Formats: sequence, C-alpha cells, structure tokens
Amino acid sequence: TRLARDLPDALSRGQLRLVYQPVVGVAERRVLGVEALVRWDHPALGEVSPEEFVPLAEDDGLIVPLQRWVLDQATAKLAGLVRAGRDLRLGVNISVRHLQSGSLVPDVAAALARAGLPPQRLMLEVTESLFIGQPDRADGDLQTLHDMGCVISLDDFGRGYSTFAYLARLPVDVLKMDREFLAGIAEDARSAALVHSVIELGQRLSIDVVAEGVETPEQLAALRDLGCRYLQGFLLGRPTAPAELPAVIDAFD
Ligand code: G
Ligand code: G
Ligand code: MN
Ligand code: NA
Repeated sequence: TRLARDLPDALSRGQLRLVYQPVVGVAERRVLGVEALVRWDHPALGEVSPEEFVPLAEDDGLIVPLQRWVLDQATAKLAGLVRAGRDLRLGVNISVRHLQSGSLVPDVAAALARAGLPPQRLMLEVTESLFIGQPDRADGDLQTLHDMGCVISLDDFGRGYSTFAYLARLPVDVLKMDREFLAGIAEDARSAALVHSVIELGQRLSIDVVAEGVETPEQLAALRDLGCRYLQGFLLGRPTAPAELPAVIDAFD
C-alpha cells in the first residue's frame, strides 16, 4: 500500500509529530500527567492515525526506530516542562515488538539520560495483548524497567482477556480502564457496578486506576461517585499540540 511504501521516509522527512493528552487528578484538581500520541502528517493523504501506521511499522521493522523517536521527543518535551516548574508525568505507548526486540530497556535508559528526566516521571503504557502466552523475556525487561523506577501501566484494561492473570504476573503500577467500561455508566446500574469493581480491584492491589475515554459530565460525575481518582478523555482535554499544552494545563489550575 501507499502508506507502507511511504512510511520508511516519514521519520527522516519530519512528517511525524506528537500530541499530548492530559490525565487529571480528581482530588488534586489538576493535570498530573500527559500521554504522548504519535501522528503522521502524510503530504498527500493528510493526518494518518497510529491505529493505521503503527501495525505497518511493526511489520516492516520500523517500529524500533519509530518508538525511539517517540521516546526521545516526548522525554525531551517533558523535561522542559519539568524544568519550567511543572509537576507532570509522561505516558508513552510501548509496542509489543519493541519490548520483544530486547532494546526497550537500553532505549528507555538512553532517552531518560539524554533528556535528564528521572525515570519516575516516565510511565510506559503496555497493552495486555503483549503478554498472551508464556512468561518470556518481555516480562523480565518490564520488571527491569520497573526496578529502574519507571511507572508501568496496563493500557486498555478490560478490552482483552486474561487480564486478571497479568496483574499477578506483571509489575503493574497503574491500570488504564478501557473506555468501553464507561459506555453505560451514567444510566445503568450494572455498568456502574462493573466500574466500581475495577476501582476496588485497584485499591486492593495498590494500583492507581485511570478512567479512559471520559466524554460527558454525567460520566465524570458517576466516576467521582464511584471513587475513581484519575481521569482522561475528551471532556478533560483532547490530544493537544505541545505549544498549546501549557494553556491546557493552566485551564485546570
Ligand atoms: O491517538 P489515537 O487515539 O489515534 O491512538 C490510536 C492508537 O494508537 C491507540 O491504541 C494508541 O495507544 C496508539 N498509539 C498512539 N501513539 C502511539 C505510539 O507512540 N506508539 C504506539 N506503539 N502506539 C501509539
Ligand atoms: O489505546 P490508548 O488508550 O493509548 O488510546 C488512546 C487513544 O484514545 C488516542 O487515540 C485518543 O485520541 C483516544 N481518546 C482519548 N480520549 C478519548 C475519548 O474521550 N473518547 C474517545 N472516543 N477516544 C479518546
Ligand atoms: Mn495509552
Ligand atoms: Na487505552
């Protein structure tokens, strides 16, 4: 396809960029962190979603350089914000293939060192689909990153299967509850009970739960009532260009 053909040059031609979406603390009433999300501005096709090109990069062996670029850009950006006095954490989505390649640990260490960013500021977002099957070297590398001080989050929690088993197996600090859970939360007692149980699961395991995909004030109110402490979604803030990020963060203070 055209996208697959053009992807190898996208990085060198400067067609990739990052946007950042805020994560808000309910008790803190402020933006606690931002998640980096990659975009490709294709010269002819316009903006391409990572949903389309990340799988292509994974098939073409381009994912490791792409993820290195994301890590370098995002850690440098966050280090600048921290130096400017902002107390923020950075979330970066990690690819299965990068973890399995064995180079994620040195790549993360290098990005943190170049940026001068403490590992505690970096949250690595992994999806559970990564860990289907036997424990392998990816488990060990994730543990190493956790031991280095990086925060590990399980992204899209609840979308796949065997989720509970992963919680026993992996060093998870944060659960990002899939937005599917929020679909009926404001109207329907069963949906609310399900979300409540995920929040309680987090409390029992000392894992912070972030609700993803908060779009309406009704969902926000329901999540607050259920004791959810961390929120992300279009209602709180859309993915934003770095230049506009300070204004988005200040809007909460
Ligand atoms: O930002 P958006 O909703 O378009 O993201 C679509 C999907 O792409 C999500 O699953 C998100 O996790 C993933 N994604 C966004 N940025 C990155 C990235 O830098 N690396 C990887 N591997 N996935 C990303
Ligand atoms: O898989 P992951 O959670 O990393 O996916 C992040 C994606 O979710 C991004 O592409 C982002 O644009 C999208 N997203 C963020 N907030 C919302 C929201 O409130 N509603 C919907 N539908 N998508 C969202
Ligand atoms: Mn994510
Ligand atoms: Na997610």
